Amino acid sequence: PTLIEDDRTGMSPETLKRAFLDNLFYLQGVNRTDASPYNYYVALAYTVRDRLLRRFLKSTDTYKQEKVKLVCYFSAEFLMGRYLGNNLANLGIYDLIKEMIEELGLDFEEIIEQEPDPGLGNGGLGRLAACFLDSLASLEIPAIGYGIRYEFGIFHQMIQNGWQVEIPDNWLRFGNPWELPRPDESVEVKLGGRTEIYHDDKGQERVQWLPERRVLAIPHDTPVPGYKTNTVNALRLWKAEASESFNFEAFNAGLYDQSVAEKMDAETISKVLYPNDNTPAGRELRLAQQYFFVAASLQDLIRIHLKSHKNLQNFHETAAIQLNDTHPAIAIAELMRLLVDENGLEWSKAWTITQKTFAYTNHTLLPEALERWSADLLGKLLPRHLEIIYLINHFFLDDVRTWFPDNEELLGKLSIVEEAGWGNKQIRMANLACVGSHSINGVAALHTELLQKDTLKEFAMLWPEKFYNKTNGVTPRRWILLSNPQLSALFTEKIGDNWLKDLKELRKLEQYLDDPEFRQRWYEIKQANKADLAAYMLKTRNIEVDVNSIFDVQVKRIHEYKRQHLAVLHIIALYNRIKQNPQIDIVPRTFIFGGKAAPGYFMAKLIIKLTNAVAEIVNKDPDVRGRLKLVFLPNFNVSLGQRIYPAADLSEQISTAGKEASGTGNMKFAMNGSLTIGTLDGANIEIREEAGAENFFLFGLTAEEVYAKKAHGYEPMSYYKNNRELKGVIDRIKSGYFSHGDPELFRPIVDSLLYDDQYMLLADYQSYADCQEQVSEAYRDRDKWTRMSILNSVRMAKFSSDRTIWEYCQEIWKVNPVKISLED
Ligand code: 26W
Repeated sequence: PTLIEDDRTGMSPETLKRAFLDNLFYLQGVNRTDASPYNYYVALAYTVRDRLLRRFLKSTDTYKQEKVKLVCYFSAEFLMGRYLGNNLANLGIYDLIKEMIEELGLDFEEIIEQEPDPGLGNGGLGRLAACFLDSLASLEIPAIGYGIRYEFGIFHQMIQNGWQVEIPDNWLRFGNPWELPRPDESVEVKLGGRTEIYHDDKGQERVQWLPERRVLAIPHDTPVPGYKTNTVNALRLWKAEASESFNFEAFNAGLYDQSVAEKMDAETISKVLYPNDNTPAGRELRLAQQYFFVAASLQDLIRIHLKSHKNLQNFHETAAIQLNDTHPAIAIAELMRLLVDENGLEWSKAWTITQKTFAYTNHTLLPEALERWSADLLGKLLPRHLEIIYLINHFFLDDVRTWFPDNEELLGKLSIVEEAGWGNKQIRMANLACVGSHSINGVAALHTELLQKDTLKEFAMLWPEKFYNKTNGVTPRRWILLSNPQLSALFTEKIGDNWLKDLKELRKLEQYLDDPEFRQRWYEIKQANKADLAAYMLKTRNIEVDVNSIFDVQVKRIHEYKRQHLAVLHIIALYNRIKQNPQIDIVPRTFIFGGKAAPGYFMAKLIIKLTNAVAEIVNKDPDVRGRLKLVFLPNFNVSLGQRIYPAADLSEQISTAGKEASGTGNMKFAMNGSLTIGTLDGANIEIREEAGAENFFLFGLTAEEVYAKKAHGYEPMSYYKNNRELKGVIDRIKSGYFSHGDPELFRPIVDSLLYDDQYMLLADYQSYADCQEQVSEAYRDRDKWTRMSILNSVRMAKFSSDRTIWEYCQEIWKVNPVKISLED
């Protein structure tokens, strides 16, 4: 008898085709004759989702049955990127489906691109969370990602007249085939009001919270499959809605408009992602978002726990909660409230459980990025939590006093509560996170070291054993396999496909370094990826570029500390050299920039304008003869990253040393065979160690030199006065050459460089320009460059997020893989 495959689970080509066409008709309600690419996308998405569901439910079931410890990644951001291609790849049916689609005469690429890129994050921190979910599932670790189902993700960036313009990202407009709403698992979240002391039935004095309003949190689950495993974990995102029973009194009293207004208020909570990166918003709504998803997630976890345990005494054995920065740190106060107020545990017992449950990751050294909430604002929204925070602080500082008597200065530094004067108190969320967690980690070796020496030094002194380094990583599935299919095919042809599970395997490719045929293929793949990106730039920006030029790329959020404007200064220097001597022999370059600026960050927006203004002049100057091209690609996001990283020759990682916690784009570039020009900052240091110093273009001050220079009184003006080329560059901007004669337009940039230069661009300028000369010389020697490119790529195993996640599992979460069997 022939095996009859189920249309929803079968993996044979015929079954997949039938399921796809069936979904097109019955779910999209269209015939093949008038189906749009979007209809095809949705039909294919459901075909794939069906194939995830059995594994998904089986995973969830197994976790329940075996009472496993769950890794709970709490994050206000998940920058997942498109699901379709990723899910096909992880299910191992990418090529099969691609063929099936092409046999039907359809354009696979076009279908993939119908999916809106779910941009529920700002940048590095949100994308890290997404890479971690992929690795957790791929390593078969029971895990769940908890966050917010923003109705509007990170804004869509357009460039108009050189300026950034923000367009709302209405990504759910046409629905979302990947998510499963679970209204039956909704929970209520309380907000506002006041607290009250009462006596329980044993006469014990207790506190209760009398909230002013309640909102419903509705979970929406997206399956997250591991690469070629049966494990499918959940990303559980909460949507805010008005409670079913919303303001009945108002409604009955005829105040219909008022009750509708309240409904809209509730829904505002999950309406939009705050587009700030590294600057806190300080707004009540932002705090409401943070509390909303944390409170819902903890209720969810407690419900799960109580299904198989009689009480909460061992809650920390059910959940290892990782706090992705301080955005979810209010969870520490919320768990205390749940344990003490709502479940009657003793304070000290509850505190032990809480500390054993939480671990905190810090992602930034910039002091202005550390979250602080005014006590007034926090107390207004979360009156009971403010009391609990004061209590936590009280007991904590009492301990510190016994360990270090008479040290007021130390107490002031460690205190969760900052006295900002005039009775104005601030709650320091990083301090709360440190006190309430058993683990504190940085995201690259240098970052962790600086946290211990500087930002969190008092905590490192108290609890050295709480500190860990967990150098970031990225998933090779999305960032090599999906982004760079040609390179992936070459890897697999030579060493089999195990590199996707164990990136150390790539080292085996070093044996081909001296093989001219291999190097030729390597070069051709890079050139093909460059040609693809060139076609994209021509189509979207109408700029023609030379694929034989160096593709010199900087893509990341726009921020002064990342120093996009340092690269622009260098471009102007090259331009000036050409203007002085149009016959000069220079290696052609295509400079590619991309990244969003926070809408309220004036300088970042002006840097985008400067970049485009320089592009406008340089790209069309006949003296340049096409040897320099500058392209700002609008709306950099995960999908655009997938196009860009494989096409880059040179990766710009040029932050002021000591400012970039880790960087993760640096890893994506290197894996795809780009060479790095970079400072000794964040993970660059470790990338250089792995690739070999001779395969890395290093420049600039070290973090220590930066501090020393600051301490001795840094004077940027002296660099301007003493460096003719640098002076020529700045004078060119000052003169209005790039601003139609207006010397005012870029004055804020010029002045900040000459009179302040917090990020020391002028101090690093010459070192950067010299280093770029070495880059050009290296590129002239194709063979040498290709060897360096190969070595960078095959030595990046350390930066697989599988390695990072494995370390978290062993050292911080204490969890092990759990096999999911599909037998019944
Ligand atoms: C509250 C405002 C706010 C928003 C976002 C403050 C801070 C952030 C993030 C910490 C910014 C961020 O994404 N940081 C980046 O995290 C990456 C992942 O660890 C690192 O690779 C980057 O170096 C770091 O800038």
